Amino acid sequence: MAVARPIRMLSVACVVLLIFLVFQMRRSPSYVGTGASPYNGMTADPLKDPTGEPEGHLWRADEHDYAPDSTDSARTNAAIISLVRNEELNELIPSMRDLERTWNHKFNYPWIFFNDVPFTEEFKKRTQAETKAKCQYELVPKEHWDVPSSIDMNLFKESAELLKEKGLQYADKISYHKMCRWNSGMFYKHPALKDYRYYWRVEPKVQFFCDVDYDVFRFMEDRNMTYGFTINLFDAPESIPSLWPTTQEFLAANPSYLSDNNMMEWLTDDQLRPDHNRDAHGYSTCHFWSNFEIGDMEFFRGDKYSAYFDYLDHAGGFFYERWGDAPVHSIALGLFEDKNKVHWFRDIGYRHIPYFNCPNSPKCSACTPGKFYDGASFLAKEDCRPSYFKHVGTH
Ligand SMILES: Nc1nc2c(ncn2[C@@H]2O[C@H](COP(=O)(O)OP(=O)(O)OP(=O)(O)O)[C@@H](O)[C@H]2O)c(=O)[nH]1
Ligand SMILES: [Mg+2]
Repeated sequence: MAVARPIRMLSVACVVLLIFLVFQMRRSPSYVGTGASPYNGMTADPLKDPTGEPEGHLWRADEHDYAPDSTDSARTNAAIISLVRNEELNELIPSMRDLERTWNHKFNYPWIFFNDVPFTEEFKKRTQAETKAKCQYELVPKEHWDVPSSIDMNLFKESAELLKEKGLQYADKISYHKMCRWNSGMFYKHPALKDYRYYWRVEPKVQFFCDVDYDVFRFMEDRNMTYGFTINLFDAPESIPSLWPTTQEFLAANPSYLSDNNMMEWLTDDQLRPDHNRDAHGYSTCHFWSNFEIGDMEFFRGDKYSAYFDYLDHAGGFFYERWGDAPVHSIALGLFEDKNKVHWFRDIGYRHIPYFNCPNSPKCSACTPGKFYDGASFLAKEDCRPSYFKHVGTH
């Protein structure tokens, strides 16, 4: 029986479409967040595997003295820090409550709050009421917060307009630029942190989901770790077009700063999102999402990072572009530090809207193991963990 020509054409088109779809599914980049096909030799998101505590000796609250007022406690030289505005008090309280419930009520590390204006009495009263540990309230020195005199404010305004037209969030908000610069190169210089070594950064509106029953600061110290993260993410290339070229200039002038065991392949990956690498001029834009950080301030106070930050600061990109502390910290760690000194805290369940780090563990509740994002499905492609796991590892 003869088949009409339009039907034949339609059938051929359907077969071609089917072949195309099968091909696309087979070759699709396997983002962890989509739960798609295997990547880098792994068959699934590691967060879906049962997650326990890190191996080796851990300091526990029932074996050592972690009483809040003890003068001879087992606490090491560390504090929980938070840059926060008075207006964010109601959003900070649940973050504090989560971290106290899951971890700090056992260890009683001090909280140190920072602000560019004085904290209100209400802020002090309500935050101290959330913890048995000591709270401290600190003003950021003007010289750490103000726009440096080298910055041309007319040029800032013009650049901010252009970035805003490109849809870059917060581009024209000067306080956002100041905040990013402070978190990049100032926080560890604050006099209140002078005698501290390790910090855990906390922001308003974040959540913690898992009981952590060991002293994470002692963990960092015992294993000689520099930095710990939970989420690994892509950045908006429009915010950092000249960050990588500027970094390359710095590196060319200081070749000895490059660690023998660096993370260059992760920093320069062009497979997962080639367009990001292209638009950021050679940088993958992958970074440790720095609203969560557990780190050793000695790294930031050291010669390499200090010289790097000063170089970036003079280049002006904290204002003429919108360089964030996350890519700046991440690039520095990726270049100057040994990759084995960076730790993925896979066991710390964490959320900063819209992304999660949610392990599969009986110690966790109120998050879905392996779920990476909440909201529109396009967020899945912001996950940089496949590249990190491939080039650096899952440690
Ligand atoms: N004191 C003070 N804190 C600030 C200022 N700007 C930002 N922060 C704090 O810096 C941290 C990061 O700021 P956010 O506005 O959350 O920036 P973000 O995480 O990139 O943006 P979101 O995705 O909107 O949360 C938060 O802890 C804020 O409370 C400021 O001008 N003054
Ligand atoms: Mg935030």
